[in-house]
Amino acid sequence: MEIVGFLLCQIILLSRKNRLPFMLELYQFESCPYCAKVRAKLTELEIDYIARSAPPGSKQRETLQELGGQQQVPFLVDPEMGESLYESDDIIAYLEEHYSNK
Ligand SMILES: N[C@@H](CCC(=O)N[C@@H](CS)C(=O)NCC(=O)O)C(=O)O
Repeated sequence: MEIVGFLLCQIILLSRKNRLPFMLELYQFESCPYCAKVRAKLTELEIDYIARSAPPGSKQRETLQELGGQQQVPFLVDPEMGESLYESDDIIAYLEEHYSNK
């Protein structure tokens, strides 16, 4: 029984370390220059993230509207911190503040 608990803890710790349940999500699309800035920062900081494809007219735009109240991209969701934000410069500043040494 103890070994089961130990293994469960290891799995939970491992998944947290790899940020599986708490991965950042970026609503974006390929040709958006503001999204490209944010993707570049995520790459620079070596942050894994979920890229939600949200070109104009896509289904993800509806989700974006529901989550943030606007259809603008880029839009970052940080489930771990319970934060979400628009504006590429604000997102970049947020990433630098919270994730630059992770
Ligand atoms: N100031 C914003 C500008 C973002 C912006 O203009 N995004 C465009 C796409 S490149 C957008 O979402 N436009 C509304 C739309 O596509 O419906 C930022 O820096 O993030």
